Amino acid sequence: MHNLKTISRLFDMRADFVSAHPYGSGHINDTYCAYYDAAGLRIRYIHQRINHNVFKNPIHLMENVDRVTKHSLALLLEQGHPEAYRRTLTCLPAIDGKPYAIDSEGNVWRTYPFIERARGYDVLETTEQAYQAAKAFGEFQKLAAGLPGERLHETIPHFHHTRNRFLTLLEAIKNDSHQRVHEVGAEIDFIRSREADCSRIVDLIASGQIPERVTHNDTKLNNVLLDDVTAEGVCVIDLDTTMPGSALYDFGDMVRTAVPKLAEDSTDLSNMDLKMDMFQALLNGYSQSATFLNDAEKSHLAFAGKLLTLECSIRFLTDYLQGDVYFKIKTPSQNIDRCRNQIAFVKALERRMPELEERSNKLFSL
Ligand code: ADP
Ligand code: GN1
Ligand code: MG
Repeated sequence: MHNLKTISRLFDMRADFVSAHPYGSGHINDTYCAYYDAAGLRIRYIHQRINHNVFKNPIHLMENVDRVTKHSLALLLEQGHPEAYRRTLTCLPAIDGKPYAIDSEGNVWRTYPFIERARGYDVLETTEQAYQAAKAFGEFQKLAAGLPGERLHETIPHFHHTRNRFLTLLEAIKNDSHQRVHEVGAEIDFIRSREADCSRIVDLIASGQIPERVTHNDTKLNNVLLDDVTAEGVCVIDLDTTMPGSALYDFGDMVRTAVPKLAEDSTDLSNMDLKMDMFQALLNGYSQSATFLNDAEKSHLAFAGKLLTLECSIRFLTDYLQGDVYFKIKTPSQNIDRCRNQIAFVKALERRMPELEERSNKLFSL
């Protein structure tokens, strides 16, 4: 735990620090919820240390976040939205006016007002939540498409280049730096047998059939906060990977996280299956806002769900073989457990791919 009182002094808080505690279930950054006293009123902020092992250039990352959030707020204010400051993240300035602050150890921190009366779900409870989440991510893509100025920085180059992810796994297998390859033969065999899938979207992007768009790239369902009362998608968060990408990666990651019967950290995989009604709700919600998709994108939505899940299985396995250097873990086997969970979900998606594609094609009139 960092000294949050010291960190709070780096920002223009205009309120007195009371207390802070670790918050949320993200795998990457160090997130804290902090209470402040503002002239007798108790208010909350989020302080986050950016993981600079994962994001090699946190300043570039914050330039992106600052641009996207300012653009979003300007549009909301222009529309006269009554809840403009709850509908987008906003960076609270540091004492030097920058949207981030650097502590004495070189860590880069940012502060966001806490979005109240809304939350992100690791496991969705209703199809209405899936509908609203997908609609909100589609709206976010639309908003990002109108971002003026230069191309955003690539905060993690080739983030969803699944073929590269596959090659990195082969490298990790070859190096076997933690002598773990012998434990994971079945997982390696499974992933190798799906090698051709890894190139499918990247090849369509390279040939121009699928366009580059500004996308979120981490549309895990807990990265959109849903209103506690109405379930409406209130605010898309975790903007660290908002950068050029493909709409398919965003839809695919929604499928990966909203459609499985079991959560990503579940290890009892005998019951792994998919929730078809959740898939349908994602399609319904996404099609409401993502009105810009071309036919090549529309016809790969179901496949994207499988691809993003396969990609995650590759990434978890690679991290396990490299000694758990990327994703946060709570138990020594967590990365390989997550890999097995993702493989089980890939299998479930494959079993029902014809129906998934039929539903998607029907909705998009293909
Ligand atoms: P990570 O990259 O580690 O996933 P996130 O930016 O997603 O970090 O933040 C972790 C969690 O903190 C989120 O899942 C969410 O629950 C919570 N969170 C982040 N920002 C806010 C905010 N402005 N208001 C309320 N909760 C937030
Ligand atoms: C990470 O940051 P978080 O927990 O929302 C990861 C995603 C993975 C996800 C797997 C920057 O997401 O790419 O899909 O874990 N984020 C980054 O749960 O690598
Ligand atoms: Mg997150």
